[in-house]
Amino acid sequence: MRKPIYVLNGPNLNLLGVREPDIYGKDTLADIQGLCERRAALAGCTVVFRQTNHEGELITWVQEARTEACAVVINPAAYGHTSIGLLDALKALDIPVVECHLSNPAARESFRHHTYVSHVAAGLVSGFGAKSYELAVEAAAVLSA
Ligand code: CA2
Repeated sequence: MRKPIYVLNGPNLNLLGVREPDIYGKDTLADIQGLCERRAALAGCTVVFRQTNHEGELITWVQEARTEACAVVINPAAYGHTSIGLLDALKALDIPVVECHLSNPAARESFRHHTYVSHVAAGLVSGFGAKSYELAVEAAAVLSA
């Protein structure tokens, strides 16, 4: 049986739908999980969907994905801009990684223009709100087929 796509979410994304809807949209993370599950099912896949506010936990999940996932979709949130530890964990994967952002960080403050995750990602989907996740899951399903 095909392994799941891990959809991993970094810090503060649990606040989606509660604050800053002008930047991040009105969908909650639970809404986005539903969208990912539906999109994965259309591609004959499943997802494991998780969020954490802890860098080490995110790294542990990436390590787990080495053996348990067929691909990783990751919205690293702020850790994308700061975490070399996360980059090192992603580098150890030999499955596709798709970076995903709700907003378009390249069009925002300069400190958001660089992400370490981009160094290892097969591709990046950003700027389409919750739709970014659906497109990223679709890409991960194709890349891991
Ligand atoms: O656009 C994205 O998906 C980001 O990864 C979101 C991160 C930000 O640091 C990245 O530059 C771009 C921030 C996530 C915080 O999410 C919140 C949601 C609602 C209220 C407050 C924060």
